[in-house]
Amino acid sequence: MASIFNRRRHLLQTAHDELLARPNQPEALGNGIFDRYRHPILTAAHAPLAWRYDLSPATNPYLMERIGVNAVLNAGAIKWQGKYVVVARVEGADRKSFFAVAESPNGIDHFQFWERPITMPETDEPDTNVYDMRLVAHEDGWVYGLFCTERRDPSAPEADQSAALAKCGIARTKDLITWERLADLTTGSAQQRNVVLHPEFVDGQYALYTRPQDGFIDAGKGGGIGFGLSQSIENATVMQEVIVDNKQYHTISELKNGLGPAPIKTEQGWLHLAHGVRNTAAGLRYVLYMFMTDLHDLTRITHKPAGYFLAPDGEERVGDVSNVTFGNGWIADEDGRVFIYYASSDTRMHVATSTIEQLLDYVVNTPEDGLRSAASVQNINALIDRNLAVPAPMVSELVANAASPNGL
Ligand code: M1P
Repeated sequence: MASIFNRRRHLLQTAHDELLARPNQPEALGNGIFDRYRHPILTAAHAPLAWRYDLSPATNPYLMERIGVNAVLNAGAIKWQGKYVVVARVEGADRKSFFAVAESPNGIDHFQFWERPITMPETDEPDTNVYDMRLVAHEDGWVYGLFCTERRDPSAPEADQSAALAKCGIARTKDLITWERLADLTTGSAQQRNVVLHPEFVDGQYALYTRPQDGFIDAGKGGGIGFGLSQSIENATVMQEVIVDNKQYHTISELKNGLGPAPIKTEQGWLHLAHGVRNTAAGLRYVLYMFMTDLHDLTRITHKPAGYFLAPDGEERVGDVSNVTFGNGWIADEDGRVFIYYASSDTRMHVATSTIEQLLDYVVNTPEDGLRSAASVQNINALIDRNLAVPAPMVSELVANAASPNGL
């Protein structure tokens, strides 16, 4: 028996160590807007062995997995004491999600979970499930985590065990270890998910992006990315939601949408990452898109590229909830690099890298959605016309430039 335990212990530890040490490489070529990477940055297999196995040969001679981890997804992100830190949604085999901090020295590989998951305090109304934290270092000095708290709908008949109520849970911390739980957000909407705290005060108040919706899955007559103010964060209340970006017929967000992480401030405006959802014969399809809002009027969109910024690709298309990309964390580094953390198919976490300069170029110079096929063809024709006016470079020039240190 001891030999079974020892052999498994050795193999498990070796495989885990190798996974955590695996270097990540950018994929070749890309689209010039961002780089994808070869490997996911976090998967269920990254969960520490001590969370899953009883490591004592006396009580677990077969070294069985005692507590299963199903997926690691939808992580908030923050640069923290020089490290690239994500607060991931870890989902157990029991379908309960919880939060756990993982850090990396460079933002793209060697992500490792801290010793324990976050012990999130509950309110008087215990959460059945918590997920999808947006992390924000607010100018009031706290780091906030806003997340979805889900409980069974008390009005549902006994026979219906899937009806749920989604609300926004709010907690704050100074060290990412100990969290103070505040009251859940109160709004005028039946359900709320994808609520994000703006990092600055607006008119002396806390500003929140919301996603009002009628049902747990269906936005109903609600939907769109909303915006509202609250005088207090301890008892946050948003009674008036202005819709900043609505769902729209025959677009990537015709069913619903929701903001991802808190926006990044640039000289030209606030950069936003969001997800858009459409329905298909194969189920819902979640893609990421971007837009920019005015520096002073946060409810005014100044630029919005047509279509998606990042959609599920290759293996990303398959998982627990296939055909989904979901991003609720990004880090804007001091040197202008941006690390975009996204999950694929509700199963695993990835990173894509870009820069503020590239993202601004993308948001400002990508044509907007003309909302008709004819308008899309017009955009392509306009691009072809401009390209016809560009003198074609000699192949020898291209080869010479590609060999230079600046040839990207
Ligand atoms: O399954 C895809 C996503 O579905 C929900 O997103 P939304 O609130 O926009 O519908 C969330 O449950 C999210 O966690 C999940 O990734």
